[in-house]
Amino acid sequence: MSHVATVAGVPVDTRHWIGGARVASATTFTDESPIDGRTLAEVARGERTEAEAAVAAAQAAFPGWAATPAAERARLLRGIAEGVEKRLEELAIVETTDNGALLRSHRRGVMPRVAHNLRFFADRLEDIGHEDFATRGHSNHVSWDPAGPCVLITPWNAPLMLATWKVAPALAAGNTVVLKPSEWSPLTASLLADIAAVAGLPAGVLNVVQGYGAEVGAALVAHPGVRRISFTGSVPTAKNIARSAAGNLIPASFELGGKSPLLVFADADLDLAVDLAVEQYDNAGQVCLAATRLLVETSIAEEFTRRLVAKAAKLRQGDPRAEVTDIGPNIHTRQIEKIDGFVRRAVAAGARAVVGGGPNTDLGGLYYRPTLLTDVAQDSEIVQEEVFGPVLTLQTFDTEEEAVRLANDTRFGLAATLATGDRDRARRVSERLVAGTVWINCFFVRDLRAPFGGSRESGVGREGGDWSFDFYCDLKNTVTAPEGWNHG
Ligand code: TXE
Repeated sequence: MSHVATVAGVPVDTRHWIGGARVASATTFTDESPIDGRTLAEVARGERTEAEAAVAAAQAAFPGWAATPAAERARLLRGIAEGVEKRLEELAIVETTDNGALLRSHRRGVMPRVAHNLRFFADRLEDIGHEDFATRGHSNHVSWDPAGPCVLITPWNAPLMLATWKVAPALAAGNTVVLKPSEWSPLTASLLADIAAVAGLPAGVLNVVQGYGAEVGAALVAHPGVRRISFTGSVPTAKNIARSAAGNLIPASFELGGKSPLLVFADADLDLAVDLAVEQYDNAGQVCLAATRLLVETSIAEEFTRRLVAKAAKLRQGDPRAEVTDIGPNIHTRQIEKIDGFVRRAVAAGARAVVGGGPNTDLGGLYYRPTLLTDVAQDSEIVQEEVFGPVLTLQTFDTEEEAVRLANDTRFGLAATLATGDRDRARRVSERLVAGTVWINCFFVRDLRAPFGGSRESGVGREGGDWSFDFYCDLKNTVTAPEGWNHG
């Protein structure tokens, strides 16, 4: 059997990448394209053996990589960034084919950002590790020491982007890595391994294993040789992983889902507010940060809804490779069933679909129509649970107090967006929102220097800037007395 699949004209090795070599498994799993359900590849299906081999490779490579001067680690990361830029077009088309997100976003937004992730942490690396101060004549030196092998587990909605948010700081800090991409979008991680090898990253520093979460994923997170786990995905999986991390008493960071609000006040620029709402359909709603709960001041709700419905109805749904497409497919028929289940139950409970409300049957089984539901109750499933599809709910409020109460009334706390023309209100409201990120009259602006993560069930820990290094390092304080030297 060939281990290389040709995806949109690009050869992709479907085996694991362990210790600087391609490794096959006894069995494979089938990777399909959400564009048309076509089989793309038979991918190595790792299990415990492969997890153990990958952690062993990461352990073996760790002392050498940890001792590699920071400048050299930074040089290699920049080399990987250059490799990503060189192969940008191939990465973009492979990722679009594999996860169905828009090709134009991959080309212009996502893949350049992947390269930026790598460069950012290479640059940042040069600033960590120098904190010195004196205590009664003794000197304190704080160092950020690499922790050891890190297991990084990533989802399918933005595969390479989320993988490199983790891989870049982990490697920059001197750790070695085992990356396990989602079984629904395994391909670009394999290309990243090729790019890293071409850039000269030593064997075993970055390992990529493929397979199901419950098999190879569970074996990786339970492995006693692992020193850090970073995970982006769903809450139930996070709770499983947290139990494994607790068993080995190691730190784990979790970036999970959300049910973020968009608060639209009557004093907002209405066109801007409607645009912000329409943006929430991006990536077919498969964005953890998406502000899927529209909370609109009653006095403008009718006009806001009218304009939003008009704009949502104009969104062009179709093949994500076409330049004109605004909304592509969802990742899998199972996801479509899940989304539709949420919508049907909401409608049965009294919600009204003012736009959308079902799969786009003209396009086959994988596309869900952008949907807006009104007449939803705050304690209903559709308002409380993450749908992860192009489904927004709209509720109204009469006072700022009520807006804040509704906004905060879920078990999540990832992000919140405000549309208001009143600066004082923006400050007052944002101070009271439970969210890792608040955007005011904007959305999705993300500087890597900022902490990123969620409160409550949206996550544990923060990534970005020095927060990433705090997570991926063991901090050490070395205290030196002024006396006691034999010389000098
Ligand atoms: O996530 P999972 P799924 C939410 C979203 C979506 C739902 C399910 O609501 O509908 O989660 O998505 C690996 N040990 N988000 O099923 O299962 C798995 O192989 C170790 C929000 O894809 O959490 C994959 O690599 N690993 C989210 C990764 O975990 C395990 C993005 C994510 O899979 C494992 C994705 C185990 N026991 C989904 N079980 C966001 N925050 O953006 C699974 N995995």
